[in-house]
Amino acid sequence: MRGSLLLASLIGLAVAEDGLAAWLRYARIPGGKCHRKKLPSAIVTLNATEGLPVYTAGQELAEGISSMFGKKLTLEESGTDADVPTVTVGTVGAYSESGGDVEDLPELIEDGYYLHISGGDVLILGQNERGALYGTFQYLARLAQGKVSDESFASNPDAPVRWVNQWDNLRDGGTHGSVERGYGGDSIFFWDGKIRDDLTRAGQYARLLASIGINAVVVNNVNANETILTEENMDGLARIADEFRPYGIQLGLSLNFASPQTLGGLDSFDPLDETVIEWWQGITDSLYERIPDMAGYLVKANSEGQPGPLTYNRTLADGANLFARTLQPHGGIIMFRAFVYDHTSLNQDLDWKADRANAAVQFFDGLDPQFEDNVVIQIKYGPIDFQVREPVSPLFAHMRETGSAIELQITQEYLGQQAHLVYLAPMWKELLDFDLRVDGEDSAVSDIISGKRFNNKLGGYAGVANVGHNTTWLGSHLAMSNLYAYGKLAWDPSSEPVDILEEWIKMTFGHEQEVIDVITEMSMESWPAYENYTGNLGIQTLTDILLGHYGPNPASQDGNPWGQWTRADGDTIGMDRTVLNGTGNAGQYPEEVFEMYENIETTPDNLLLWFHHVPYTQVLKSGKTVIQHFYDAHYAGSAVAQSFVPRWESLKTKIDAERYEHVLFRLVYQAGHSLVWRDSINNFYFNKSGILDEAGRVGNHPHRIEAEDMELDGYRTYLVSPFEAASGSLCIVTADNSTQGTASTKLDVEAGTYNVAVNYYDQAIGNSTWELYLDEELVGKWHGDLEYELGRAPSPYIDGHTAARITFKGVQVESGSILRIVGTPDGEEPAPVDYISILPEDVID
Ligand code: GCW
Repeated sequence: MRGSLLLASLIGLAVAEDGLAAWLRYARIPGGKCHRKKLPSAIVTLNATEGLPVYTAGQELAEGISSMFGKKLTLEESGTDADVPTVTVGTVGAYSESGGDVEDLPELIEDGYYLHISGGDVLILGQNERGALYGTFQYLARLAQGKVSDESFASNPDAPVRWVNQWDNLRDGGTHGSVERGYGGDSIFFWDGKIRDDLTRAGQYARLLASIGINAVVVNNVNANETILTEENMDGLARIADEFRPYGIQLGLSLNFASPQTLGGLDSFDPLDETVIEWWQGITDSLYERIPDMAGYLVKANSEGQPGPLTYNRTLADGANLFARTLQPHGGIIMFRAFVYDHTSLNQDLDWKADRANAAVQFFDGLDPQFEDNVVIQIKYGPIDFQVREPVSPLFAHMRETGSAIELQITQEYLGQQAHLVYLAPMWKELLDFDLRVDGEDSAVSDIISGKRFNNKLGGYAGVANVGHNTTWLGSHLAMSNLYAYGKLAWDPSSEPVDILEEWIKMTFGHEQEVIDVITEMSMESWPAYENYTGNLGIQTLTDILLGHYGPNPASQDGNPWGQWTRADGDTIGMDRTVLNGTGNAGQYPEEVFEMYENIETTPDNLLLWFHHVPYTQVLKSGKTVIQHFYDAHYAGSAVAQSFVPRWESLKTKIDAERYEHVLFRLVYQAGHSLVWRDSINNFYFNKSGILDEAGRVGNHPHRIEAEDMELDGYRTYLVSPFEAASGSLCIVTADNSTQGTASTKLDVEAGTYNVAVNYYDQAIGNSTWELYLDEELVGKWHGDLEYELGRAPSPYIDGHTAARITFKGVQVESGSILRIVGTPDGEEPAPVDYISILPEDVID
């Protein structure tokens, strides 16, 4: 009975490719049987206690090897016969106690491991239990990639802090739903203000994270709710920590600075007030009573409406130290965010020198020596906010006595929200490798945050992951390469993004070379492509910053106090951040970097508009003008996105249907939405600058039929806002919520086979139906239900978020055929249509 259950679960693992197992599928290794002799037959765990990582390592080895090779291993607690090939796993300490020779072991630091593979005899030793589990996962990952060769090496993490942040809210609803900027479904931790009863997913998440070297998860949103600290919720947090502990993952908590007042009933939250200090000490003590291995806190203070010490004229250091001191007796640390800025009073019209990018260095100015030893300043990679291209934050160069951590965003808030394929590791790698030249010396960001550059004990990485309850975790199978790569880079920032990717593909999709090649190439091209069709030359992701952060809306960036400005007018564009004429931001960088950015000649093209305000006719190093670069890049980027579809289709027989279809759906959508981006941005800047595209493409779409030009019955024209989100600024909508609309036209094309594309809007306020007919014959019918299919921010409007395209391929069209689209509104959604393209083979427009 047990055997058949086990078998069922193994088969289950092999066939249910819903993404839940991510890269830990332990799929059968092709030709795995031949390798069996090189595998251990027994597992010895040293000093294993159920619920702790070494015990988990034993279980994982048994499951992994059985699942990948069909070989069942025996699990023992002490040594085996010398002639039984054995994998031994434990801490260095336990190994030494069991009589093992540790004299010649390479040096291991906290969380490090040593892995020695000699045929079936394998030794996995961790500096601590967690390290032993990391080493185990590494051994299994090698096997999963088909590597069975002998090997002996030690691996130590580059930095001590390798955390994941979840922006999970305690409740669904509100502006951001269950997980703020989460595109993979509801929180795996919280529901209805409380910790979920069933925390199975929390354990599964911890397992994934342990396999990539992560050591802590902050479970709740930095926009924190004080009710996380009720007695009931603290008990619940202890249950989450219990799920994490077998994997060596520690729990971290975001705090709301005003909690002493809002939850504790005190009349103040002044960080220097004794009663406030006592209140926090009480909270910290009772958390540690429940969770003795808690990692610590994360605090967002005085930012975007969150309360903080500045309310009481105290410094940010006073605020951070308050928590630091309560944590010290327990060995916890506080990650204090540098994302501090005033979003209420910045005014670009009144003050040419106003600049949100300056905020972090200004707010932290002079505080560096004041922080307690267990404070880490958590700094977003760039000075603004997770844009497609930013220079690294200058604050990394200012924190010397205090450890710092880089905040990266795995969830693709400004990078396509998991509805667009964007492999982020190449971007992260560029940021980590960037040399800030502090005091004229080598100062790579990775060396600053690891503590090496300034001799800090603490520092490292915080990755905002925002996984959700979907089986895909992030909402897209391909996006999981970002989570994987985040862990791998945090462990070893010298790793190459392409190598990380290939490992991930092998474990996630299998070993076929074609699969590896196609996914590698697509992924490696994806960030440059996305940058090309969203925001070039350092202008930022030209998205709607007031709504959703998803679709195009460049005008939304300017004219408000959020400070993500482009300063575009009829002739010029870009932020002047020079010291000479501008906001002075370039001057926040160390000398050599300052000089590079201050001078337009030495500023790299890809950051030109970040640092300089120039005419659209400014000539780049490439020889093109800024405006022509915009046009060309948007065409080039979206052309790459078009190519993802056939490339993925070439893998149809090589990937399980479930994941193949899920990914295909997103890539087809991305191809369509990249055109929305391309045309919106190009139309917008053409309209602003009045400068023609040298290649004659912008505003010139010979294959399109504008819906507003068709014969309408029950449909009416509608002026779209922002105007550039519609071809010709107009679309059609049904006359009311209950009347069907028809738009028809006589086609003026030569008879032949065409791809027929319809650009429409799929709002999150109904599920309209569209039917497309050619001479009374139904070509296709679809529903406006993308809001259920894609996790990206929903929008109720007809705009750049909701604009989408559906394409019917190989349609036989006769000259003079009547094309008719019938839209049936639903709810508040009036079956909007923008245009129809009749495209000859190989033409996309
Ligand atoms: O990028 C912005 C996001 C907010 C987020 C904030 C932050 C959690 O739009 O959703 O709030 O940054 O990082 O604090």
